[in-house]
Amino acid sequence: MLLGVASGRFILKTLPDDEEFVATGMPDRPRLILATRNAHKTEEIRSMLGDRYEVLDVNDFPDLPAIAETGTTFLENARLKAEGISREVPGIVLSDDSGLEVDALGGAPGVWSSSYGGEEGNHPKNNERLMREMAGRTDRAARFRCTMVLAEGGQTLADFSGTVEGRIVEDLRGTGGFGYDPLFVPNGYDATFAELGNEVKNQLSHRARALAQVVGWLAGRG
Ligand code: ITT
Repeated sequence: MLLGVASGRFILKTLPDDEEFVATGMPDRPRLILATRNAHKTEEIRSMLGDRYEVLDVNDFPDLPAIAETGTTFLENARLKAEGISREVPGIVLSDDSGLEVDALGGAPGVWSSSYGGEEGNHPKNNERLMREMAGRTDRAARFRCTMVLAEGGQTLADFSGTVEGRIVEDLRGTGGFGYDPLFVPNGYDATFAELGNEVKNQLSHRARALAQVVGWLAGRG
C-alpha cells in the first residue's frame, strides 16, 4: 500500500507485492520516488539499483501535476522536476534530466533532446531528424549527459552529473535501450547502446555514472 499526497489530496494505491508495508506501515527498504514519466529511465534506474531501494515513479501517483521543464540547462530542469514533485509526495525524490549533445550540431539537441523531432517523446522522429542533420558530416563526436537531483519537501538536497562520450552512426542499429540509443556508439565499442543492450549500457552510461554518485551520497547520509 502506498500513501502519497498530491495537490493537497491523499492518494491510496495498492501495490500487491508490498506486503511488508501493508503489515507494518513501513517499507522494508528505503523508498526512492523518481520524478519521471519516462518508463525507460525508471526501468534502467530500478535495474541498476537492484533491490536496495523500492523505486517508484510519478506514474504510480496518477494525480500529480505535470512539471513544466522551462529551464535551459539540465540542472535547471532536474531541479524543477525534483523540487516540484517532492512538494507533492513525502520522502526523497530523484529526478533525471538528460540528453544528447552533438558537437557538429553545436551541442544540439541538448536539453531539447526529447522533442528534437517536433513531438515530445517521439523517439523515431527524434532519430529521423538526427540522421538528417548528421548526413554527410565527418565530425560525429557526441555525448550523453545526465543530471540527477535529490530533493525533499521542495528543497534540493544535492545534484550529480554523468556523461558518456561516443559518436553518432549513420543508420539505426539495434533494438535495445530507448531514445537515441540506436544511433550512439560509446567510445571503446563498435556497437550502439541499442545493440549492446541494457546490461552493458547500465555499466557505462551517463545515467549509471550519475546514479553511482547518488547511491554514494545516500549511503553517506545513512
Ligand atoms: P522526464 O522529463 O519525465 O524524466 P523525458 O524523456 O522527457 O522524461 P528529459 O526531458 O530528461 O526526459 O529528456 C531526455 C531525452 O534525452 C529522452 O527523451 C531521449 O530523447 C534522450 N535520452 C536521455 N537519456 C537517454 C538514453 O539513455 N538513451 C537514449 N536517449 C536518451
